[in-house]
Amino acid sequence: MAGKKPVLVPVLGDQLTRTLASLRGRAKDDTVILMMEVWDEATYVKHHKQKIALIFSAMRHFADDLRDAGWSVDYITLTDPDNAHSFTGEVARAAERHDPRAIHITEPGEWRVRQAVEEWPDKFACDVEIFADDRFIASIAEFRDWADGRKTLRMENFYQEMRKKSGLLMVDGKPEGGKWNYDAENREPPKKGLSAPERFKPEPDAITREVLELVAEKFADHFGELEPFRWPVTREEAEEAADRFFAERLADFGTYQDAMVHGEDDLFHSMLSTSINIGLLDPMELCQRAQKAYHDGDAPLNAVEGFIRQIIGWREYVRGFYWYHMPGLARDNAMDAQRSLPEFYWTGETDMRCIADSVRSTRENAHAHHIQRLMVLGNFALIAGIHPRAVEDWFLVVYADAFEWVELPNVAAMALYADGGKLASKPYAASGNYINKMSDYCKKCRYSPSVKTGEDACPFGPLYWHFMERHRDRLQSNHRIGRIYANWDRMDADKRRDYLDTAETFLEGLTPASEGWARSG
Ligand code: FAD
Ligand code: DLZ
Ligand code: SF4
Repeated sequence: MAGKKPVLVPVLGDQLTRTLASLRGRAKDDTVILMMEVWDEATYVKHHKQKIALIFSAMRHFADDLRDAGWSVDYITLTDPDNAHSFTGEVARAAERHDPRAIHITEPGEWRVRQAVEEWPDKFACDVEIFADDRFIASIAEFRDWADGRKTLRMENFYQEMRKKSGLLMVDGKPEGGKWNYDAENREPPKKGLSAPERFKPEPDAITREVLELVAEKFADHFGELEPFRWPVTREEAEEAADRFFAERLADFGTYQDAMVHGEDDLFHSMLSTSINIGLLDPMELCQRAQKAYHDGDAPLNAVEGFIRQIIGWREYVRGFYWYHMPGLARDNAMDAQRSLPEFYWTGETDMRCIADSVRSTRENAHAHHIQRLMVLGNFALIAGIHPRAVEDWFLVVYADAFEWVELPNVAAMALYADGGKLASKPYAASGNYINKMSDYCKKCRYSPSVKTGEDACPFGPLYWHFMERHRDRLQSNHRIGRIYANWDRMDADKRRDYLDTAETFLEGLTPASEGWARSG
């Protein structure tokens, strides 16, 4: 690099992809890659300990991988005494060290970081170029073009566009099997004793063990168990996890997608979201592998279409939706929910067995599967009227796969209806009957879904009616949910009063979480 000013390429903790847009086509002898462990990112919310360990370990492995491939990598560790502890501060220091002719960065995934990066051209003397993140099938601009002028945005319509664009499960321009969506086959309750083959759980190597020590020391007051830590931290490990998923669990992925079983934390889910979100796995490649499994007769269409829909449908859709509606989405509170987050979201100490088990899995694994997130933890927060900010912070803290671009639309819009219906046509509110049908939680719960009111009633029932009654003005006219009011209005007045009293007594008995779990100071 002698004599020639290099290009500085900052690579963020969720950009661990060799073919990243800002790296692709670059000459190694003309490039300095900058990677930074910074306090600001590790603590803007107090992430689960495993999430910090995952990012730092994967970053360190990726840096080694790049160096082995001949790249020049400037890696700043958290304990570097001169660490400025912010992306901008570290890029400024690196600019002094390397005197770059330009800074090239792939667009950050989160609004907060993008805002900071957009100030770089004014802060730094050299050119700053921001590259679109083409690890997604649809660019932010493409989603905007699709969304502009539509009265309603719905995942299903967008998903069909993504199927056509990608060619996945398409035959002569038509959907494989004649239908776009096989969700109706993907709602099987768990049969007795349902369990799945164990996923691939890599052993921590020396790099990960060093990171685990660092996290134990520096982030002791953050939520969650640090060990056992079993997330893939390299592309090779992530690929092995994917191989095992395709060979052993994809075939049942669809059928049991919505099932919940006490103590069975993974079931037939892929457990690949962390690896996809930080860049170790390519989403399109995974979809192609799923499609091949269908063509080879190794997995049925309902499983394969379901898996592909989660990735090129939901994942792409929420990402576009996030950028389309930010920054307003982070402030939305259409249901005027004002209650504090109950303490049991952090401690798991509640007699509600579904919540206790979901929080346990969250604490132990930095993971809970979709239906636990949506229909247990999200649904409770919705019908109990918990303030969206508190719920959003919680979800951003506790999951190893949580980055705001994917967390916020799922929480604010899908689970809490805080966007007032921009993402979903109705709130995902449900009584305990849904959880009872789709899980084995209720049989051994201290509450019962068949008891409707009073202190033994499953709280989800009375809270559901309380929610519906609180929001009658808004929801009665909604054609997908409004007819529920006919059932409610048919009940006699005493029964309705009992429901509402039971809900109110329950809500009054909730202990709010103490400050400081999600954010410092
Ligand atoms: P699988 O069930 O195996 O699904 C396969 C893949 O599809 C996932 O790895 C993921 O990449 C994608 N996917 C599935 N559903 C969604 C979805 N709704 N949105 C985006 N991608 C999806 N996912 C995150 O990655 N980060 C989050 O912070 C996050 N927060 C959520 C919060 C709530 C309230 C809800 C309801 C869902 C949230 N999800 C989030 C979506 C989903 O729950 C997780 O992606 C999934 O549980 C990850 O586990 P898995 O890899 O085993 O997924
Ligand atoms: C989540 C996270 C954490 C905990 N720490 C870092 C870090 O120290 N350095 C880094 O580059 N990235 C980290 N990340 C991921 C970033 O928060 C993520 O890249 C941005 O939010 C994307 O906008
Ligand atoms: Fe959850 Fe209600 Fe079932 Fe208990 S009875 S596990 S609280 S749904």
